[in-house]
Amino acid sequence: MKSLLESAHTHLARTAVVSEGQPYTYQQLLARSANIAGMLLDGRADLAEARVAFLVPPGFDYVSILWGIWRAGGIAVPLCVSHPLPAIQYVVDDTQAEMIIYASEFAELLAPLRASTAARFLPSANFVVTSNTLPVIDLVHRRALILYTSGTTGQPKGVVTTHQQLEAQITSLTTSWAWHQDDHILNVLPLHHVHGLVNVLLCALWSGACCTFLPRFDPAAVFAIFRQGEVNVFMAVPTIYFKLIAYWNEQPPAAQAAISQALKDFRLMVSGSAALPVSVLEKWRQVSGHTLLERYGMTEMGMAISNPYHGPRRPGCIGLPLNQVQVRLVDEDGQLVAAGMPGEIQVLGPNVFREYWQKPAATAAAFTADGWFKTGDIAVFEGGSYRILGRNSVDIIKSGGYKISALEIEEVLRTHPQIKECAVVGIPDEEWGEIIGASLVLAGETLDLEQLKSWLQTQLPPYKVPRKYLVQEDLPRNAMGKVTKQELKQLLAAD
Ligand code: MCA
Ligand code: AMP
Repeated sequence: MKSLLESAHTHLARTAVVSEGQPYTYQQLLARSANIAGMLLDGRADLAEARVAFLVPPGFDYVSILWGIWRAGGIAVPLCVSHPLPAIQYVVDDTQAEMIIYASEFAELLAPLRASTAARFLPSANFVVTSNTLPVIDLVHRRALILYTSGTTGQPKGVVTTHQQLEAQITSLTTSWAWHQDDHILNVLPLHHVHGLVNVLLCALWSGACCTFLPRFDPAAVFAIFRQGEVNVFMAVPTIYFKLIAYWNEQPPAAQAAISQALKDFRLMVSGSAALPVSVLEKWRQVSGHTLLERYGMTEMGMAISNPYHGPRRPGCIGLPLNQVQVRLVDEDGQLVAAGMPGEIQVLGPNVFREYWQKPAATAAAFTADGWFKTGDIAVFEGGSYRILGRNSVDIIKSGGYKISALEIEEVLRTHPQIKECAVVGIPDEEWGEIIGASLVLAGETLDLEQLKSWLQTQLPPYKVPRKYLVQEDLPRNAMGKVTKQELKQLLAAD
């Protein structure tokens, strides 16, 4: 945080953020975040790691609140703007949030929470000018952020990073990818995940660069901004590149040429959060003239492995460890694999998270005895580059760049009165990476699928709602009675 502030002080007059077409300078960001910090402190000397959850759309307010929480000594807990109440309540309860800051459009959604939580509710529009001496924060130890991620256990876990770990995640990228104060990035990603928050927003602010927000991804709006010729850096998940290509394909030749011309002048275009299909990389090369820089990361560690900024980028590969990050591949016995053999990616470095929030057993289980973080991703090292082969769990699904736990969805499905049993899997899909499929065994005679989907939307974020359904007499099982998810994947894919 200190360095983010120091950097901001050296760029006072430059534009930090553009939201809703309105530019805001670093000076404005410093002033507003100090104000918010003062209000959050409300006479206290230091929030001392109090959790402050905030439900605010991407934009200047979001950034000011994030910085305000940090400057007051709190832990920032960004809430997802597309989550239904149960998902929001889970995060608020799990973090024992002391305050919830919300934009006015979420007042109604949050209303039922007021009865069940002791948290203070602060409308973001009502921040008043206050003055307070802001605390001096110990950046090495102070927790800064909790982001929720799905795992192989049912409910999402809060990933805690300190200011120092965030700084390592940021500087590893700003140095490896040559970030510069003249850069201008368009942010179309959600801000409750590392990709949109750290790689895009915080790297830009650290560099004195400019981040323009587009609150919702929309291909026409993205290309319209690109054609203005100011944005020169872009980062997105493969699904977004797929959708941009599809939109470009539908345009008349003159519009295609104008878009492609604008894209040629970009400094950097990155893809990550899920495997980039080689077909998408190649089509984007035709559209933009750029070979996408594919990199690999995880909420628990920020980015770890990346294709080079300078030098050839290998399609289908993720490259080499980033600055400050060490990587090794190990087998099931924890031994280093022989050259060319597959193994689990394990990571060591200042970028790796501190803990799962109040889950010491899960935290301990995520690390080896010698302190390496176990990612659960399987890769090989070949031809001078790492290549991801898959994950060590069939219960983790990646769809649209979101990490989704099959078990979490199954738990929700099982609470539905008309469902006796269920199993959820990811089905390979070029656009989404995977789409979620569910096999259902009914408790009664029939089930209205549309009603089920509507009900699921009240329980789960939109991206966790299954898209494909199969009603079965019984789930496929092996001799031990365990559901054979690989078989189910094939059944759903063929269906
Ligand atoms: C939406 N739809 C889907 C899915 N999501 N269909 C199948 N699978 C899905 N997952 C359908 C909707 O039902 C709708 O259909 C249509 O697609 C458009 O929905 P909408 O919500 O408008 O989608 P979108 O706005 O176009 O969203 C697509 C998106 C979004 C922009 C790609 O998924 C997204 O922002 N993904 C980024 C996630 C991210 O940032 N992950 C990073 C995690 P209909 O029209 O029929 O109703 S951090 C991380 O992973 C690590 C650290 C890393 O390495 O980065
Ligand atoms: P998350 O938990 O949302 O942070 O997602 C992290 C996971 O996304 C990793 O463990 C990988 O499985 C996956 N991932 C991220 N980048 C890539 C990539 N370039 N290729 C394949 N998988 C990726």
